[in-house]
Amino acid sequence: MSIEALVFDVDGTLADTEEVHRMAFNLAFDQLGLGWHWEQAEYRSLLAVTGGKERMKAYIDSLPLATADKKRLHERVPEIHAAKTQHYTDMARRGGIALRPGVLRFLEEAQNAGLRLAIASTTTAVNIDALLQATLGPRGLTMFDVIACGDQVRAKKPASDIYLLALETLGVPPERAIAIEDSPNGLRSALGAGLWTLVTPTFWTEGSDFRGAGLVLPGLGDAADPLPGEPGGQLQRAPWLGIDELLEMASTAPQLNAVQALYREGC
Ligand code: XBP
Ligand code: MG
Repeated sequence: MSIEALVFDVDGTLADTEEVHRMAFNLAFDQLGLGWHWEQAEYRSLLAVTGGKERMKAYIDSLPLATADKKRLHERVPEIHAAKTQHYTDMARRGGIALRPGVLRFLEEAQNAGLRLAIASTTTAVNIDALLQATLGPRGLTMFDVIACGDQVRAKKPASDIYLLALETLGVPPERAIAIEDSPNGLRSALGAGLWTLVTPTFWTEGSDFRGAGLVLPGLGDAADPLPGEPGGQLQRAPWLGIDELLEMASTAPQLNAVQALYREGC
C-alpha cells in the first residue's frame, strides 16, 4: 500500500533537544529555589518517563521525603513546568537548537514527493512552535498538516494515543504512514498505533531496545553529514537516507528482530 504521510517525533528526532530541556529544568529549579539539579547521567535515566511534568513527579516520588512533602511538591509541578518551558522556549528562540543533520533535506524531499507531514510529540505546543520557527522560519508552522502534542492526549508515549490522534486528524490509516522516532518509548507508541517506524537514536537513547523498528540508522544524514558506515550496512543508494529508499524499505522490509536492531543501531 502506498505511503501518504510521515509522522515525526520532535525531541531527539527533528532536533537533539534534550540537553536544552535539561538546562531549562535546572534553570527553573534554581529560579524557584528547589535545590534540585539534574546532571546528564541522572537525566538520561529520568527520560524513561515521557512528559516534563510526569518526569518531575517521578523524580519527586524518588526523593526521601514525607508523603505530605511529596504532595506539596506535586502541587507545584505545573508552576515549575511553566518556568521550565519559558527557559526552553527562550533558548530555542535565540537559536540554541539546530535541526539534526539531514532533517531539512528529508523534509523538503518528502514535500517534493507529495507526502503529507505530521508531528506526534510528548512536548508542549509552545515548545514545538518555538523550535520550528527558530529552525525553519515561518514555513515551519505550515509545513506540517497536523501537530499532535503534549496534553492533547491523556496517556503519553509509550502509549499510542498521540500517534492515533495524529493519524485520525490526518485521515490516514496506519499502513499508509511511516513514523520517525528516536527513543524506545516513541518506537513502542508508533508500533502500537500500527506504523512502520524508522528510528534515529541520539546520545540519550543509543543502545536502547529498538526491536520492532523497520530501520535503525545513526541519523538521516546528507552530503555534508554522510552516515558513518553507509552505504553498505543498509542503504544502497547513498550514504544518507533518501525518501525513495525509505518508501521502498517500508513497503518491503519486515520489522527488525532484537539482534538486527542492536547491530543496525551500532552501524
Ligand atoms: C520528549 C519528551 C518531552 C521532553 C521535555 O518528547 O518526553 O517530555 O523531554 O518536554 P518527544 P516537556 O520525544 O515525544 O517529542 O517538558 O515539554 O514535556
Ligand atoms: Mg523523542
